Amino acid sequence: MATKTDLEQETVVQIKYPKKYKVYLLNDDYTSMEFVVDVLISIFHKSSSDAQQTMLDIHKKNRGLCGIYTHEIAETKVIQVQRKAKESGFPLKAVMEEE
Ligand code: TYC
Repeated sequence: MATKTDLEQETVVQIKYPKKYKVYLLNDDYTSMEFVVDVLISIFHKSSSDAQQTMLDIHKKNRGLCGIYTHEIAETKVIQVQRKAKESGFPLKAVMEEE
């Protein structure tokens, strides 16, 4: 690149991508499988077969990835799960983790 004179200015463009957050559902012994499938469909917009598979994964491995979002959306998903679970009397929990 050519050498800059004193009068020339250099513009540095720095693009900062927003951090992404993984949202997981945690397994427990009390929440019904049907309820978890319903949460995965209604809150995480999964297809019925995908929701079924994810629920079984969580049941076997203790937690499962439901989606990756910006901070605000991930936080909203966690709150929506908390609210829906409370309304239905289940202890289901979602957690978020920086990617
Ligand atoms: N382990 C629960 C049961 O046997 C089902 C379950 C799956 C609960 C996934 C929570 O995130 C969960 N009824």
